[in-house]
Amino acid sequence: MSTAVPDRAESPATVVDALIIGAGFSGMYQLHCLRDRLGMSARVLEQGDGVGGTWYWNRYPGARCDSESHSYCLTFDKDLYESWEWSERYPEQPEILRYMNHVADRFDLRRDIRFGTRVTAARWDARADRWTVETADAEGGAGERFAATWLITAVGCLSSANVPKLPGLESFAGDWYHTGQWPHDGVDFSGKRVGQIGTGSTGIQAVPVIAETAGHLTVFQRTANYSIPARNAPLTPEFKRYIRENRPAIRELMQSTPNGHAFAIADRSAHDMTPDEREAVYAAAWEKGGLQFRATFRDLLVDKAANDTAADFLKRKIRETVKDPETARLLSDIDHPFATKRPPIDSHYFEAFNRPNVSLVDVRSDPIERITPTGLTLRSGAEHALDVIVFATGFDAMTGPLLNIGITGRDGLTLKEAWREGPKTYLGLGVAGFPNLFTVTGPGSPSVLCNMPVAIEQHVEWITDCIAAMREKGVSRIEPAAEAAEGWVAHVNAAADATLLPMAGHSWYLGANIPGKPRVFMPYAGGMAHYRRICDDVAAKGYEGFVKSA
Ligand code: N01
Repeated sequence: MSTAVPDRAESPATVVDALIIGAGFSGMYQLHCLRDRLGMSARVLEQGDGVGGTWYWNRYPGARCDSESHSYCLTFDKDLYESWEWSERYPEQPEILRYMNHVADRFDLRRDIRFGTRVTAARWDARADRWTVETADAEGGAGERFAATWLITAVGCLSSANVPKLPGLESFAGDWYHTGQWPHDGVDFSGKRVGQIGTGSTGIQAVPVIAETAGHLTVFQRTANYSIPARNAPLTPEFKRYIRENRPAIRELMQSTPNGHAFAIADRSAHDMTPDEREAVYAAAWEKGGLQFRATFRDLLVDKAANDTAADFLKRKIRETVKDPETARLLSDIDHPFATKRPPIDSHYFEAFNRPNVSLVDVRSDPIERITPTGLTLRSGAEHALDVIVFATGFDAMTGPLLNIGITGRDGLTLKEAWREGPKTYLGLGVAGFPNLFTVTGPGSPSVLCNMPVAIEQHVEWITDCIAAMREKGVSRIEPAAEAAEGWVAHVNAAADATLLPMAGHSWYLGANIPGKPRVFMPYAGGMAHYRRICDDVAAKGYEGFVKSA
């Protein structure tokens, strides 16, 4: 039960035990755990009009999941896990959104979710040992105020859209869209001159679908990218049966692999084989498709020479697929080792460049100078006339969604100030100076290097157990000790440095896609299974590294 009591400010605040920000996988499961397992009063505050998080906002053409459907789901509830049947190997956005709504219905979550509610500020009130939270309503006016003992951010890692600050955008006479804020009723590209900026996972999914209807699609590429065919297809009756009969084993596998997927990384080095044998392994993985390509050898992400063998294979495949030699050269001129940026998987991306209505423009050598009323101009003066611009330009990842909330912790310390030199968390789950705040998939957690639902289930369950333990012991405040957070940051850096990942110097993993953002490797690269053991150990030792007070 929540109560409305007078607060220090003018309007009364709705007081609950816990506030959760965001109604994606994390927020929904966190609500279920706190409300239905611990019997707490809890609210989810969600900016959108529906559940789904990433899958509510990302409705761009071709949007589908890069994790295989049978591993992209919540597994904590046997009936939920066993009752949902996916239709395709890689489900499309509408199907995933249906699944998210099914979760909300099944656990009757909507009654405790405030939709159309954007959190504008969260402040720690040391006198009352609780958070006060301000919101804005859908029209941007002052919304309901809340107070809660526990604040849990479930805002996702990739939810703060990055539209590059290109001069002249406001003068553009056509329409422009960011893929992460796509109109719900879709966009009609028929006969239009479309310019797409960005060739990351999103852009690579969008190109072949936009090309089907656009009059002409011009793809502006700054960094060429590897991509592996998804080989998406409807699930066969045999595969569906395999899933039905093996769910516990599949779950166990997902929880034991470093990346949370339902496939193991082969325990062999790329150097253990002759070039012909290795070629056969890569050719088979290419035919099979999907992120498993990364799992062909255990040393692809730690040994540059091993990585080169995969990179060479993939670049060769691009040159074999794309007919125009100059386009093929630009698409295969990749400047970073394979999988040091998140590797996309695609449905006929490279093939799309063989269509007469698709062309590629290299904006590395000739950057976009400005947007004009009729299109865009490059530094060389070359002009491109466009009716529609699609920004597939990514996100202010991991820290962006948290810093946008306006969080102020103990002694007036803002999160922006605490993270001026880069994010500092303990386990990716808590921040020194911010009592009773938990950050699901925060910076310093495996999150984006893992199949997300697997990471999310672990985080939410750990947070739930921690809150339950604190309530049982009568602890009213818990926060990471500063030295524990420093130690974790050093461990996160060491884990990244043990891999080739930092070699992609311009990746969003490092914050390098956002001008002025500190260059810090943000996700934890030590593997999900190892991370799980560390978190379990911290809990077993009475939440070691946290400062607790009654
Ligand atoms: O974003 P990105 P994304 N001028 O940052 C380019 C997840 N995801 O939305 O590389 C010109 O990867 C930029 O160029 P560069 C997945 O984790 C998951 O594609 O910075 N170009 C790059 O090409 C993924 O990694 C799924 O040189 C500019 C592109 O825009 C993450 O989301 C599906 C530019 C941005 O690529 C983000 O992927 C899709 C400029 N000013 C995504 N600014 C599923 O599994 C940026 N770019 C469902």
